[in-house]
Amino acid sequence: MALATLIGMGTVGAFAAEGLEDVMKRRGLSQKDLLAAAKTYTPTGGRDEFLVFSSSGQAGQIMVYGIPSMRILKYVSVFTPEPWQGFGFDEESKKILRQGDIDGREINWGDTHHPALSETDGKPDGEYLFINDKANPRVGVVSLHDFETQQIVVNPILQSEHGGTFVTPNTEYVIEAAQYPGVLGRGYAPLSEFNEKFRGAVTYWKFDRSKGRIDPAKSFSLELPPYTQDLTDAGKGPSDGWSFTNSFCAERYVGGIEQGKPPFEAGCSANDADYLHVINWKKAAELVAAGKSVKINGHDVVPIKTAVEEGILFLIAEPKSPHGADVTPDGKYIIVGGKLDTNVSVYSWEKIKAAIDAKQYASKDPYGIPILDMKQVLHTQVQLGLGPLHTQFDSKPCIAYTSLYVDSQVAKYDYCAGKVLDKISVHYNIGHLMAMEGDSAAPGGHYLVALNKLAIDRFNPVGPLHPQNHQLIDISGDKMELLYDMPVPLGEPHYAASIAADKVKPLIRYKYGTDSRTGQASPDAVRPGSEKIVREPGKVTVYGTAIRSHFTPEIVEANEGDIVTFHITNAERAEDETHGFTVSTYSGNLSLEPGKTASVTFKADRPGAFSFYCTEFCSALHLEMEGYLMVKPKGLVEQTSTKATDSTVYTKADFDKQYTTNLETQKVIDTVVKYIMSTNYKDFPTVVALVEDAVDQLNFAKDAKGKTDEAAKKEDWQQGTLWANQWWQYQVKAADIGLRVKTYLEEHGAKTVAK
Ligand code: RUQ
Ligand code: CUA
Repeated sequence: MALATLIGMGTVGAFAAEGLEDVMKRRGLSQKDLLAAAKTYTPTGGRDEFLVFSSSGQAGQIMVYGIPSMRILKYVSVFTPEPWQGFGFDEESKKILRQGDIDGREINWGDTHHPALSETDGKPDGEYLFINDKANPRVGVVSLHDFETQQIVVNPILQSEHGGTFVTPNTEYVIEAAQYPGVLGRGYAPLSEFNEKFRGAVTYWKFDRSKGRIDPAKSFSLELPPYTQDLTDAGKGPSDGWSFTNSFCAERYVGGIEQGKPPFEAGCSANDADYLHVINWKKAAELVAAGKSVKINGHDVVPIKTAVEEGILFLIAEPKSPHGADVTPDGKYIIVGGKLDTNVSVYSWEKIKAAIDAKQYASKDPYGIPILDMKQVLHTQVQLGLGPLHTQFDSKPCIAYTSLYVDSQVAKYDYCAGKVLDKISVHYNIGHLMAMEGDSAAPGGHYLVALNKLAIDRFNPVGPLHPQNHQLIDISGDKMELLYDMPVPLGEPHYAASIAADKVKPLIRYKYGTDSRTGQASPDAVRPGSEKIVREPGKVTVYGTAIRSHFTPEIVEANEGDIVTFHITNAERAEDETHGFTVSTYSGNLSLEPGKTASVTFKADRPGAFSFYCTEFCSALHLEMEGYLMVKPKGLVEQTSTKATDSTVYTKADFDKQYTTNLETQKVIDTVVKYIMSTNYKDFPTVVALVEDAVDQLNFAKDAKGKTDEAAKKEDWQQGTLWANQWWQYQVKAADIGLRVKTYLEEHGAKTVAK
């Protein structure tokens, strides 16, 4: 035996696989850690129970991750360009981003705060997702059929918003409330006229589910006093038809630190109370339909005066600087957290409604809005700790969780009985929190995520800007248990919304030739075989396809100064077979999922030979998925060349060699096909799709074989060898799919069926 082998054998013993206890010892893990790990660890191929859609704050995106694994699955870009998915880098998505321009200015980011899932009967239905932009008052609409942003609407009257997005129980409306007061319509008035000219508002965006779009023409707003409105929630059950928006500067204080005045923070927290706005949105919609609104920037606004006369707007005092306003799953209570109070206030809808019906008002605000007596409509207050902000609900009745910003804790309590049940520390300074479907009419229980504002010492240092910290907490027992810390290097989480994973049923592939941003057939899609290059004066338009592993066409000629457009359709049907497309230095990137058509347009203002290629490693010959855009200099007189363009010359021997290889490859394919056909493969939809794809590839192979044979008949060994090679490429792809199918069938216990 060779010496090396002997040494090798000796080492095997020293590095014998570690046992569980060895690993625990080496990594300093406790039994509790192991239990937590077992509750979150998801083995390969495993799925999560819940999906989370988290805001990414200043990144202008939405992050999708699974629970309990906390594995990030996707970033959905809404207000910010994102090249991987082509968002803002293809013409179709640029149109969506440009819908978000405000007053003619291009805006390419957003400060996303509150995602909301579309609901049916108050429960998330997995169809659509909405999110707001606080910095620029906008709302984005994402389709969960493909997880792409399909619409951005700009608020026509606000210049600042925060209390969005919240949906009504059947997603009739997507609610967006103002934050910093302004002159409605984004106009000017001096700050000395703040009380008279500055206003807040709440906008009700009409959602048209059949189109999957907000309909701005059927949307409206309600004018509100300049109280600096904040979070909002829609009523449900008995409180359906109403919405609740709080405010944190009912003092209407205007700072001016540079003039020696105390700053905003002092003036806005001076009084003991702010106001919860109670709004009958159903009746507001009827008023608009009856023509009782005024138009600002072409948008319907119900004035405060009308709202008061019609009895659709009321105020209730709420403790110092409130933040979250959350309606309980049964719609019977509204829980408000006051940042500078130690209590949460639980308001009773029944009592509010009774006071409204009996017109029992404690007083009126300076705008004539009736104020209900806080004590009269309170159900209870629960003393939780410092800085209560947001509230979520458990699947068990009367159980709520509220984040405590200052204490860095989550409090669990019974809001019916007004009793604290448990508290857990989080790291650090929690903002929102999210329980599974915890803001819906039927919360899912099990888990809660603390969305912390600070991470401080939780992770390896990566410079002064720290990652965010999402902490997973087990809430299934009486005591909350911290399970896992997930660092997120994207942006402030703010709020997140979750849904049982099996409710979301996204597409695997697009219908052939879909413009994913409209959801409609793209007029620019072509089928393989009908690709074309259209030349008009000053313009070259390519209608092409992409399929493993080539683009058609591959060589495109243009003249310096031409406007060049590539419309490319991915002709694949196979799952996850995405191609990319870019032209060197002409900044653009397409992400072409199976069936999708996307486009890039640019001015070919610099002459040169520019390669284009596929930007996704899609196949063994991905690197060969290339082509040239030849931009000819102005005034070029081309010499016709007689030189052959092929650099390698093939002989009959080359041809025969490839031909033999192909026949042998076919034999291998035939055995795999035989195996697949002998099983119950049709019981596995994934396999059926793969088989379809393999059949496609084999048809392409047959076609290439025809061209090979034709060339051979003419004894054209050059063309013959090249086509034989192409035939072989298709065979390799088919074989690759066949093997994937074989593995899948074996792993999923396919049975042999009798013939
Ligand atoms: S915010 S931390 Cu929802 Cu924008 Cu409260
Ligand atoms: Cu297609 Cu790489």
